[in-house]
Amino acid sequence: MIQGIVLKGYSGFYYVFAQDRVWECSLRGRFRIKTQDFFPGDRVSILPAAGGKASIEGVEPRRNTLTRPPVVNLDQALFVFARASPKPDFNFLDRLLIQVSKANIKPIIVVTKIDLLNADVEEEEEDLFAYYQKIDYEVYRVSNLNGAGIKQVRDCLRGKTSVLAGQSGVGKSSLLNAVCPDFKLKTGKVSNKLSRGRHTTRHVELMVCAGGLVADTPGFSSLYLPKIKKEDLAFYFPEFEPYLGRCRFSSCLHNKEPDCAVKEAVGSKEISPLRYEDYLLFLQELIIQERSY
Ligand SMILES: Nc1nc2c(ncn2[C@@H]2O[C@H](COP(=O)(O)OP(=O)(O)OP(=O)(O)O)[C@@H](O)[C@H]2O)c(=O)[nH]1
Ligand SMILES: [Mg+2]
Ligand SMILES: [Zn+2]
Repeated sequence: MIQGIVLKGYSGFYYVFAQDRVWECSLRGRFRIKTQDFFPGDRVSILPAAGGKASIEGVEPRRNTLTRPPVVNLDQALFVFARASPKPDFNFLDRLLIQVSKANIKPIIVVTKIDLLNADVEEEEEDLFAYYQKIDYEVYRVSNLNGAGIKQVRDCLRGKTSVLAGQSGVGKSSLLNAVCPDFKLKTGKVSNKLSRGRHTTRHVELMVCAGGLVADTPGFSSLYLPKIKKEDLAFYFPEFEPYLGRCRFSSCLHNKEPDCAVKEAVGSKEISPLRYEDYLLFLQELIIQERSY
């Protein structure tokens, strides 16, 4: 029996990476009867059979799960944003950050298209990515066109299981092609020629890349916040931390309450007003969510 990781399922078979190669695996016994579903990232034990094939004999409990797209046991999520074109949506980034933090997955921000730097990019956007860096998120800046910053991304993938997420057109597939030149994933230009849909990347599978496993996803489609108590939302904003416990009311939600240390920090720009705006927006969403339980 050998240990491996499911890369993908496809028409009744699972493709498992173990001992430096991919095994086509069928299901036997209890797994077939229960029609158990495995997801990319599942850690399985497989039994080699004739012809280089194998069967799945066991599966480990999952460490974490993303449902849309389904990928499990992730170490990190790379949120890919273009410096420009499409314009970065920071509200979307803040949502993604909360989703993965809740699922215990490390977020990493990758800013692509830095070669467009002096084009018509507003200063403010650059400052915002720098702000995320300042509050201790890992941020990489790359150009998939000229290769700047690619080595750092390659290094951060080694030995890890990662997922890429971001709006269509930000350069996720291009990034993987730059990191792993033998990939040749379809990118925007190809898809336009074939005039397929807006999303070039359709199915989810883990790929062996830079000594790790990576899934290129069509983007997380779930924009809903996970179930979080409104009192806990502030913990998902790391820059609020130094101010928590300093408000007049211990139950302060940092909204309309007087003498709020968080609001004072927003006033003095120590906390980004845009991040605080998202905090207030998410707070309202969580309050509405709580009412429907
Ligand atoms: N200038 C510049 N263009 C880039 C860069 N990265 C990607 N592009 C271009 O941006 C377009 C979209 O790139 P893709 O890699 O297909 O984007 P994607 O995020 O995979 O898109 P979906 O698969 O639709 O989600 C393509 O035309 C790329 O050539 C970059 O670093 N700089
Ligand atoms: Mg793509
Ligand atoms: Zn407060």
